[in-house]
Amino acid sequence: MILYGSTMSPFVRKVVAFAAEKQIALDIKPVGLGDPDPGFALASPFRKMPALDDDGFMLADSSAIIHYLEALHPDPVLIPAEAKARGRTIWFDEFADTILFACGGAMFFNRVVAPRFLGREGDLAAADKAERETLPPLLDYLEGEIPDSGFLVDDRLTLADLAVASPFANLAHCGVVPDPTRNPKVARYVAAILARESFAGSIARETAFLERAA
Ligand SMILES: N[C@@H](CCC(=O)N[C@@H](CS)C(=O)NCC(=O)O)C(=O)O
Repeated sequence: MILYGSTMSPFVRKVVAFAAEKQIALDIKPVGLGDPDPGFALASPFRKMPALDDDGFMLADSSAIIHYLEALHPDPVLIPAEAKARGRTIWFDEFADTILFACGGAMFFNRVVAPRFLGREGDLAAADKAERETLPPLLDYLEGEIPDSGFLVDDRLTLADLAVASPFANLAHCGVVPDPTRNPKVARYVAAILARESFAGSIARETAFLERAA
């Protein structure tokens, strides 16, 4: 099963972690933004990562790929069947892919991607504004949602946790971590989920890559 993309993308990192939690082996082809790789172009009609090629079956979009993997390998269940738990899980996946990603992306793109990989200055004012104004209400929202179990849904690991934690690795790559004084639950939660084996390998490789590109 080939997965096209770089785990520097929170969408790709989420799929890699999801597959790892299910012990599904992925052959990761590390394409970059706008990559001309013909296999990638076939699997992702709009050249967005991640994209999957499962023996000729092509699928783009992290959430579509995750639902496909869940149906193929239901054990362990990472998308609950019970109606409310499933609804909450999909909400957190969507929250992470849209609201959290947009906020984290403003920091990661302008502070890391533009200067280190595109050879141009990022919009640092936009990054600072996202950190100062957009991020705090999102962290406060999560602070009120994280149960004592340390898992967002059903008191066990689900897609909700993998989706929500993933963009925090990008924040960490630009030196932004939740403040344990203002958001103690979020700080503990993010550290615990990103320390799982399913994330740790990707994040260590990303950190080494970013250090080489510095
Ligand atoms: N909804 C998509 C979003 C994928 C996405 O936007 N990926 C970004 C990288 S973080 C990308 O490939 N951007 C390239 C482009 O927009 O041309 C998903 O969940 O996979």
